[in-house]
Amino acid sequence: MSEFFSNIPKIQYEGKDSRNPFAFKFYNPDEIVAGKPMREQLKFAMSYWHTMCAAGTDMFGGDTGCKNYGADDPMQIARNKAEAAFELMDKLQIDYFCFHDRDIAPEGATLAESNARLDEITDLIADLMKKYPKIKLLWGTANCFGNRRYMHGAGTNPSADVFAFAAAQIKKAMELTVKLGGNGYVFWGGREGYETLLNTNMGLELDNLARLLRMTIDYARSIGFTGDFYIEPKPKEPTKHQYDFDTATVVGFLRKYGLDKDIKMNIEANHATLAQHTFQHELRVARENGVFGSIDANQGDVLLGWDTDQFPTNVYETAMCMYEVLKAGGFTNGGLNFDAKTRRGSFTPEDIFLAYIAGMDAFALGLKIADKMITDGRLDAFVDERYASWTSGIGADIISGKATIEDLEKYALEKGDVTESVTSGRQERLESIVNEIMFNL
Ligand code: XUL
Ligand code: CO
Repeated sequence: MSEFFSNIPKIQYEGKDSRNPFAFKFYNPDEIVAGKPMREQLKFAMSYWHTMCAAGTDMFGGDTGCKNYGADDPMQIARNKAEAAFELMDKLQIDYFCFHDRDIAPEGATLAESNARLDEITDLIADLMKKYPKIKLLWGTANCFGNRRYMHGAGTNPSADVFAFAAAQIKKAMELTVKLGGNGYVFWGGREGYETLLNTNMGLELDNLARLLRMTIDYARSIGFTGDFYIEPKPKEPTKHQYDFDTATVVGFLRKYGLDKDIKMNIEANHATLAQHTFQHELRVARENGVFGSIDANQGDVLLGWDTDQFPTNVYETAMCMYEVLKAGGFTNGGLNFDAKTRRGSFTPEDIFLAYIAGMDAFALGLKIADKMITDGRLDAFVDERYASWTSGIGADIISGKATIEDLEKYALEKGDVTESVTSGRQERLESIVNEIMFNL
């Protein structure tokens, strides 16, 4: 077996004073933070599609890098890619990976040929998982958006034939996820949306999407899948309007179709900002609705309105993210998947390692800050105090259902005015507490 990244050493923790670019400055996998080793709190995953496949192509030009791993034949590229993926994860101390079916093996001329190719490559991946026993599958998924047949969607395609083909493709991806012991399965609505309502039967499309999800879940459970299902919300791109717009929209959809007990959220930072929300907002909505599951860790560019999928380096954002994760009780089956790619100009294999180190260190810092935000106690104490009127008196009577609207009228008439009960939100003070914590780690 050849080494694909022979000039890159195994990345180790060297501490904040290290100037070695190929070392972690903050991510110390076995250090205990908030009661668990960092590797268990953060559960980093490699995204196969960006890391092993994408080579820089954009709307204006082709590849700037090369992801052929020394081969020419597409299946040999796929085999080498799998070996390279495990070498990369091992060197970066990444314990999980995520893949679409078409990332790991090229699509064949027929569904049967595609499936046979997937069988071969997943046999190889299963062997590699034995060789590297720390590395596990965080989640699998099916690419039901790239092929021409999916130009009008998969589960929401006007053609029942395309719906059937997508179902068959997802069935296979689900079987492979089970074969590799996956902890989760993701549905990102690739082209499940519309370009114009003039040609769209929205009601039928949404009913069909729910039908596809229900079929997949029932089948997966019947073949022994015990992991979590996730929908990954995104508001637009590739379609003008994606049905899984944001977490709140998806929660409404799941409740309408009775799927809310079966599916959680995979929240992606750049999708949140595309929906004009903060990353933290999406995580909070998921947590409050009991559907927080997993995370696609990346960041967008505030000046660009599309999904740039940059490696996350903004420590304020990673801190707010990990604050929500810790408040949700940490990850169970989910984790932090780097759905991120190096910039087109960062085209060397070294850049990929440097980008992962940057992202992992940013999340290690975020975790430590988030833990301190909680243990420091001042933020929680402020929120408790702000809502204290609900713990006794009229507030407690409203919550218990004892107070009627007539009682509230009587109460208000007696008071005459309640402006004196209003207190400051203290936003600036709270933001400065976060800064104090960040710079006193
Ligand atoms: C696309 C995206 C996908 C999903 C998996 O924006 O995020 O890569 O994460 O299909
Ligand atoms: Co994603």
